[in-house]
Amino acid sequence: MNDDTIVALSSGNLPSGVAVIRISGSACDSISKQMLGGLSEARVAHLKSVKHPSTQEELDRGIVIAFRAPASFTGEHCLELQLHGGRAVVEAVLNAICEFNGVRLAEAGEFSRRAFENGKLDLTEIEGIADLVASETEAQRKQALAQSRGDSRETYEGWRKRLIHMRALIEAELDFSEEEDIPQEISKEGFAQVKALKEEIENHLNDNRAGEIIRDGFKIALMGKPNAGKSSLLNALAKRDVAIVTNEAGTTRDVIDVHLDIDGYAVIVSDTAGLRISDDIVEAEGIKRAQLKGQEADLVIWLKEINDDQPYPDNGFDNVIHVTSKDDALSMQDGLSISVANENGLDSLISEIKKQIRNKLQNLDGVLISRLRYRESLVECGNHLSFVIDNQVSDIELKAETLRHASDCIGRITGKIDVEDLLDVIFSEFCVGK
Ligand SMILES: Nc1nc2c(ncn2[C@@H]2O[C@H](COP(=O)(O)OP(=O)(O)OP(=O)(O)O)[C@@H](O)[C@H]2O)c(=O)[nH]1
Ligand SMILES: [Mg+2]
Repeated sequence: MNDDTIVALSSGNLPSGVAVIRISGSACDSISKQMLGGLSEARVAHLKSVKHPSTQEELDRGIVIAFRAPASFTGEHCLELQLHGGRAVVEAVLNAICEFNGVRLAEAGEFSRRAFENGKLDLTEIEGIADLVASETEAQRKQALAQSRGDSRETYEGWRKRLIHMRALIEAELDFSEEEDIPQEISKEGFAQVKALKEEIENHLNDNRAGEIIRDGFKIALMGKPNAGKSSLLNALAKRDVAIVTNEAGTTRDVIDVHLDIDGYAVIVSDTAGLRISDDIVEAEGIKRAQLKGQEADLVIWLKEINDDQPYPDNGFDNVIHVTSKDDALSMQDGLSISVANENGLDSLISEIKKQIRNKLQNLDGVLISRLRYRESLVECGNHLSFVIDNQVSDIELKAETLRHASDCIGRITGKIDVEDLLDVIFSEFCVGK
């Protein structure tokens, strides 16, 4: 832990109506004395003249709020200055603050890191805040808000505590091995609890990856032969001219992603190269990438021109819907058909997409797994628990030790144990001022 006081602009791009500068650390007292004329009361908004510490020149006037450790976001003394959001205002105030001894500009995520290190928030709450700041759709906002206020922490910490208790029950057998009956009963209860928790964790994992999809976006790949009209459909869905459309087969090579908000869910639609055998190196690479996109997608929309008589191929993708394209004359096709030229059938296609999203993401209650990091730790935890309840293994000491590994897996999610190696990665995702 370092003693530096950190400062940053925590609000967005300048110029803006209001700019919020945040300061955290022990220098807050001298800053408030020398620049703000002192702040009598914590957590109360004061209208103040913000002055340069040595010249006492007025730099701006604004609302300032002081927080006293540990009752602040970081757990340290903090100041928040709400200034006029002019570039020169912010620069003058930041420069003045950095003149104090031991004060420097904050690194990305450093306020949150201090909040974590001072035990104000656990890692899931901090990652929830990062997601809330990054949220673009209603579903993302709701999920991130729940996580930032501790819903995931409660679930995971609850499990960790139960695991520690179960270990105590099972270890009872080791401690009292000479005595009869009672310890065996206790450890039997321990194993029953392990089995029950293992089922809970399995149910939690069996979630269609809904939490991750809400956070990262529902992925749709537009696929089909060259010239099927994929790029035209992408442009129609995006309502702007994103991808090049020509009547030449093999126009698209790179994957082109468009982010949409459908029904409050983040959706990423990817336009891909038309699939065919090609000797062209660039096109062949595009086709390889197209196939990868299809494999990763939550939904493949396979387009086939109305005058293409060949049957739909079986590409082995998990979830495919077939759509007839260029149906300009509104022929009565079975299933979905569209004409981008005449804007026919697009509403039905979007309704079908909404249905697919709902099937995957709705009707799931409780805490969802929002990150792969959590999922991996939970899977590992579950594997340890399988070992503990395996009747073929009789070594109780080994089982108790394995239970400790299981609770450590959960502890890595919340940051309760041994996460030094993770922190740099986690906090580097944050923006400066967070
Ligand atoms: N008549 C008609 N033409 C269309 C329609 N949609 C696309 N086209 C035309 O079909 C041609 C190919 O369209 P693209 O959108 O580039 O097809 P693509 O599937 O992206 O093709 P590649 O990128 O080469 O794989 C263009 O000339 C489009 O104008 C449609 O609904 N009706
Ligand atoms: Mg194309």
